Amino acid sequence: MDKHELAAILEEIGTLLTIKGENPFKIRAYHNAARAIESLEEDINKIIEKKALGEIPGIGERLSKKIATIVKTGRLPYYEKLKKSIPEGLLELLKVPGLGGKKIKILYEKLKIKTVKDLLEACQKGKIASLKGFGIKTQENILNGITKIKTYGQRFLWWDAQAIALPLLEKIAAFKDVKKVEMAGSFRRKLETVGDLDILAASKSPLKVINTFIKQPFIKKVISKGPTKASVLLNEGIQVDFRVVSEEEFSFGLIYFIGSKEHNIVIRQMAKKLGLSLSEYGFEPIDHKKPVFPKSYKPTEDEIYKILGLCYMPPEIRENMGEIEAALKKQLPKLVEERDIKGDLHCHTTASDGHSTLKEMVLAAQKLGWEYIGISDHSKSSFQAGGLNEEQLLSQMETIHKLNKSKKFSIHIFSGLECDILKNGKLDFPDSVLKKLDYVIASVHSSFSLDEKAMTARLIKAIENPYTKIIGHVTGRLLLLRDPYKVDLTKVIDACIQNGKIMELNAHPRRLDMDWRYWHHAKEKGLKCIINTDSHFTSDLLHYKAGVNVARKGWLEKKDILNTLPLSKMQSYLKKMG
Ligand code: DGT
Ligand code: CA
Ligand code: CA
Ligand code: ZN
Repeated sequence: MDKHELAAILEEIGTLLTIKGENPFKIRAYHNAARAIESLEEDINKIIEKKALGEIPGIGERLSKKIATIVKTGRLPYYEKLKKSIPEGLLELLKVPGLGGKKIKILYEKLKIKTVKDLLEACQKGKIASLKGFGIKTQENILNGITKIKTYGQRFLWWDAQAIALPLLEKIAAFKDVKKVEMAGSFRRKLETVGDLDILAASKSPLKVINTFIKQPFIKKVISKGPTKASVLLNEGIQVDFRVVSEEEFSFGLIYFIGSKEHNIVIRQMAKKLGLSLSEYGFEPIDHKKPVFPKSYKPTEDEIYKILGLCYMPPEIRENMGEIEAALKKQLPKLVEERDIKGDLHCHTTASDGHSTLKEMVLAAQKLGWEYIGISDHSKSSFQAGGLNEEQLLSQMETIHKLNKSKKFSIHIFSGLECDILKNGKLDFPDSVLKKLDYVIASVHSSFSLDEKAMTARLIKAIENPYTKIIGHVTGRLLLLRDPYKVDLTKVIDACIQNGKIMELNAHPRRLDMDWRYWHHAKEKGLKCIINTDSHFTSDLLHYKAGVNVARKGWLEKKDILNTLPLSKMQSYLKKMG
């Protein structure tokens, strides 16, 4: 046994004692001993032979005996007994990054949380956030931690992958022999979750680039390696498929590796009809006669698509969901862009479960260059999220009116509400209250397990309420964590269109709800979209970018999205809705 293994056992004993609520001095002794062992320079076996364990500062007589037993036999009955005395699920909780003995003890005692499953449910119900000393940020960290243990080796949220991918791309771009490098795969297509990161580089010396790449400290393990490609596991647990091609091949490589596979299959067939075989390396004549293009031919992606009779399609829509037909007819949409967004109508504040104050939120929105922000805290039935009662809501409205009048901020503040849709489809406040607000977002936050018919009827009833203007996160899904509840989306979409209501595209990277796959068809039927961040922190406002990503995947244009309207038009739109 080496010193690291030994230190880990001592550390764990300390944590287990914490969970059990043992004497803090005893606990500290184990943690200190672990640290002392880690910093030893002499071999631990030699120290034990010399019976010199007791000379190490922080290691007393009793601990010395235990350490000697572990090192000599590889076991410690005391440690094994201790582990047995704690429910197995609690030990599992230790694997959640950010959860230590102290927190686990509180969770067990206050919320009876014994397993990762219990923990997940408590997070989803907002119970962790309301525990003293925890709060919403801790709850969010715990949720992220749970997905990390659950999805290790599986899929990642696009947003999380971005934080890893972009610095990585910069590092590769700085390699000596790299001429160009770009992200490809589902990451480049801005899919809501990604299985791995596909990266394509151009170089005159691919092997040199591969050899530099696999030696980087950000790599945990090399899975496979060849002269032009390598697959590796990053320290963060995500896989990278890295390819290096020549500059002449680069655009062909991009088209292939950006994909999707379904898109690629169709364009290959189109090439075939022209007598060409299209691959990641270039065009080849199928009949093996003379090459169609000279060897030095270096077309752009755009030119390759032109040869096929198509035009450039943004990566986000390359899913073989109508883009090829539209490109043939030169009827591609002009997709919405980040800079088109003029404000946000779904923001929480410290009045309910947000972590930034109203003024902080407004200031942050102003800094983004927006023209307006809408405050939409929770309503009273969402008690776990600190929902507002009538009095609190009216007082917030008053504050907002005063702030607008004072001209303290250059942006306008709308006074709204994220109102619970009760189990029977009614809203959480009477009309007399709702009518005073600039707008109401109606959302489901409870009774997720209704059957499809009941849930659909519940949502439609809320849509028909004259004071509902927006439907919030329509399926309630939490990507990689919670499936959408059962609902007939087609009926809900139709009800929104008939009643002139707006469908939210919730931009939280874990929601991205309504799913992009529904938008193209729905907008053609006349559904209006609003990209809302559902912010609980000022920094969450940046999630609007994730919303724009999937809006683009859903073929949405500026004109389909309400919060691309400048302030005066937004005001009149909301007024006109009644
Ligand atoms: P992911 O990783 O599951 O989120 O999704 P992708 O689309 O990134 O899939 P991945 O990593 O397996 O492959 C990267 C790209 O390579 C994909 O976007 C298109 C291309 N590709 C992969 N497999 C095939 C295939 O069988 N045929 C063709 N034509 N292209 C493929
Ligand atoms: Ca991929
Ligand atoms: Ca891949
Ligand atoms: Zn909500």
